[in-house]
Amino acid sequence: MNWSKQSHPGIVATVTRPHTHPFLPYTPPRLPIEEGLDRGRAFHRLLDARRSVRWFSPDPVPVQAIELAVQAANTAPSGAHQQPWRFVATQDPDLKRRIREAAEEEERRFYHEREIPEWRAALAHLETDATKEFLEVAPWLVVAFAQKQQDGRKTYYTSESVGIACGFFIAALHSMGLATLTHTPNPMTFLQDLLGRPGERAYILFPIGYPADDCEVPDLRRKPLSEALTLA
Ligand code: IYR
Repeated sequence: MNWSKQSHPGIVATVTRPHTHPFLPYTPPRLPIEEGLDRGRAFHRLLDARRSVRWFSPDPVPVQAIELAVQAANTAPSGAHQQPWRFVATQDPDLKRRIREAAEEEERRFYHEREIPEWRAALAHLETDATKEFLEVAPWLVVAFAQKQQDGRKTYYTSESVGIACGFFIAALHSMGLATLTHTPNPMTFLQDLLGRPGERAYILFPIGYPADDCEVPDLRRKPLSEALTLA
């Protein structure tokens, strides 16, 4: 039996199962196997060239790039399709300075008071410290917030959903030749206050821009496929 529905204005879709909610056919073009693999290789090559960056150029980045990256993030799958994320973007120098000051205060506590020896050892090769100049140099700061609740209702798999959205966000920025850092000053509650998002949890703080001309990154290796994939 065919069920015709007007799910989106102007689009008449025909579905074959007796749904109780609106459904649409989903029939993306089936790629020949080799073409699919070629695309997979190209996608891996693209992502493999990405690095987290701590030295940014102050060169401006158009707001459209931020909008495109958030549009990409906004396509992420989420628990119950609740889309429990909100990205807050600023290029305001005064707000960036206040975020830097608050982040550095937390980081000073982390590095000089709270940091436990195992942490220190695990982070040593990144040569990070409490100074976060990039929070003022990068033209944009974007904070991903997680919504544990929406209109008083609990959201499901909130962290997983926001994490996936952030992954898409990072990949989209990279595809545009932009760099970022998954910066997580700990705790990040100051971002709720500074950016006016009470009731939402700051999840990742992304400085965004082009890498500085003299940008350097730690000499890291990705673990081999044999350690990343088990065919059980
Ligand atoms: N938040 C601190 C420490 C830090 C933690 C991890 I996990 C890193 O991968 C890098 C740094 C900082 O940003 O310096």
